[in-house]
Formats: sequence, structure tokens, C-alpha cells
Amino acid sequence: MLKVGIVGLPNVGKSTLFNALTNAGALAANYPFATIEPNVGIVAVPDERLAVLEKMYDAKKVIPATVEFVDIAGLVGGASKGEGLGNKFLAYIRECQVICHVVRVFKDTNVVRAEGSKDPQHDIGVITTELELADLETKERVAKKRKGSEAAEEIPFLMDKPVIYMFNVDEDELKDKELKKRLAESVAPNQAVFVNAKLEAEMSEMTAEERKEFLQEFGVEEDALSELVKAAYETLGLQSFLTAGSKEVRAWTIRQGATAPEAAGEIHTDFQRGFIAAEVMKYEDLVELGSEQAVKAAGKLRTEGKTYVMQEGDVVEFRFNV
Ligand SMILES: Nc1nc2c(ncn2[C@@H]2O[C@H](COP(=O)(O)OP(=O)(O)O)[C@@H](O)[C@H]2O)c(=O)[nH]1
Ligand SMILES: [Mg+2]
Repeated sequence: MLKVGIVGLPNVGKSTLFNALTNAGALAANYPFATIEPNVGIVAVPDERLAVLEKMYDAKKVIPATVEFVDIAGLVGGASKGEGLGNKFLAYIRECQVICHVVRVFKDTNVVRAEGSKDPQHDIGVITTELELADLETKERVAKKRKGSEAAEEIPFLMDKPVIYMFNVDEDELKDKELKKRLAESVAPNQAVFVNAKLEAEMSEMTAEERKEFLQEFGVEEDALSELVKAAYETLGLQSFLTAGSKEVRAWTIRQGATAPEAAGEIHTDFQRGFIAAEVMKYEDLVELGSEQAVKAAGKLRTEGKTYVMQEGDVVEFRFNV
């Protein structure tokens, strides 16, 4: 499962954002995941296609892809020297595939700035330095341990983790193209996402439809969850495929460039081992023609073999023998 660690200086809006993200993607209560720890949340990856397929197939169940967010507090200037919560955050970050670095742009003088927090560029530097220092420590520790031994274990350096910058801007700044361009350029080639955490938090009771309308008033196309997930998929080179039937409609996450057997393996290792073929339709064809039968009749249901490279939005049924 995609795992995103939310870091940033104190009082930049990490927890506000974490709550908004986990609310926005709240999974149905009977979903087989429970909340693990208060700072960990597993949520549904937003995918409008699932509701369409649910209706078309009259499916009993819908299972979205999931993403895990971890609200990682304690990273402050001097954290590597034991300030803040010490090094507890390191373990959390190591487990994540991608870091979401929340940067304060909003002004609100009622919210005190953390010690050492000044402006976006400065704050980014403080966090980056702490991650670098933590890596140096790891390096030294491993070097000591390795003396005389040949062991060459993989060291998970924090600086190797891809970073998405999430700028927490004021409401009126959401429409400020100049500002956003400048901030995006300051972190390029990394992805930059712009949100107003407070606004996102206010939407907790709203339906997906209401969220969209609400955000459009502020010139925002998509909520923070959609934006962040999209940026994470792009950063990590991921894509989705879909399976659909009357029993269940489901979204799966695979890397871009994955072959059909690899996609099958995402569902079950047996599917990959015993892979025979994949029956593939384009989601767009399915929607345009209205049903699987119609897609078939139009000659647009393809049978693909072992070397087929999966495309975003493929609706697939795998044939295999075990
Ligand atoms: N004005 C304003 N306040 C915010 C925004 N995001 C968070 N806050 C406030 O900033 C304070 C710290 O937020 P919190 O999410 O706890 O920050 P954290 O320390 O990074 O987890 C809280 O009082 C929030 O209500 C924002 O976008 N605008
Ligand atoms: Mg917090």
C-alpha cells in the first residue's frame, strides 16, 4: 500500500491536514482496516470511476485502492541533536515511500511560528538539514558496526525518499498564480501542491459533490487528498487498473510499465504464476459503449498476453490456471 509520511515544522498545519485527508477519504466502517495509531490513517484513493462501474455492474461491493498517511511530529531544528521528540520520527519516515513536506505560507499571526520558522525557503532548509544530519548519523553508526564485517545491508537513507511539497497557503493565495509559480519553481523538479488546510478541515462533513462546489468558489479544482495522491502517484511512477463484476468493483495500484502478469500478481501471486491471458477494455470505451457486452460487440475487448504493458484505467479480467 502507498504510504505517505507528513512532515514539517511545528504549527505549519500537519495535523489539520492529516485530519482533513483522513476525513475526506474515510473508508466505510466495515472496511477491513482499523485505525492503528492516532497518527496513522488509511484512506480510500479518490477514484470517480468506481461509482460509475458500481452502477454499471450492479456490484455488491466497491473496494478502492488505499493510501496510508502518517502524521509525523517532532521534526524541528536540532531534532538530530535530541530537540523535539528526538529521533522517534526517523523510524516513521523510513517506512514511508514518499514524504509530504508541509510548508507554512499562511500568515495568521494568531498561530505562533515554531522556533526557527521564518519563511518557506528557510523552513524547507531547516527540515532538509535535519534529514541530512540524521542520515550522517546513520552512516556513522553503520560504519562502526561494519568494522571487520562484510555485511552490506541496504541503508534506507531519508534523503533518498522522494519529497512532495505541500504549501499551506492562505485562502486568497489559492488563486495567486504568481506566488504558486514562484513556490513551485523553488522546489522543482519535486512536485508542489497548494492547499489551505483550514479550508480542507472545514469540509469534513461534506459529500464529494459538495466539496467540489465549495472548493470551486476558491478557484480550487480538487481537494487536498486528490491532489496529494495524484502527486504521489506521479512521483513514484504508479498507476491504477480496475476489475469489475457483479460481485465487486475494485481499483488496484501498480507501477507504470508493469506487465499484465505483474498486474495479476497484485491481485494474487497464483494469478501471476498461472497467468494465461488478460481480457482488457479501456475504461473510456466501457463508459462510452455502456456495457461489457457492447465493448465486446464493438471488437474492443482485447485478449492480451504475457508481454502486454498495462495502461492507466485498463479494466481487466485475468485468465489463469493454478
Ligand atoms: N490561518 C490558518 N491556520 C491554520 C492553517 N492550518 C493550520 N492552522 C492552525 O495552525 C495551528 C497549528 O496547526 P496544526 O495542524 O496543529 O500544526 P502541526 O503542528 O503542523 O500539526 C492550529 O491552530 C491550526 O488551526 C491554515 O491554513 N490557516
Ligand atoms: Mg501536529
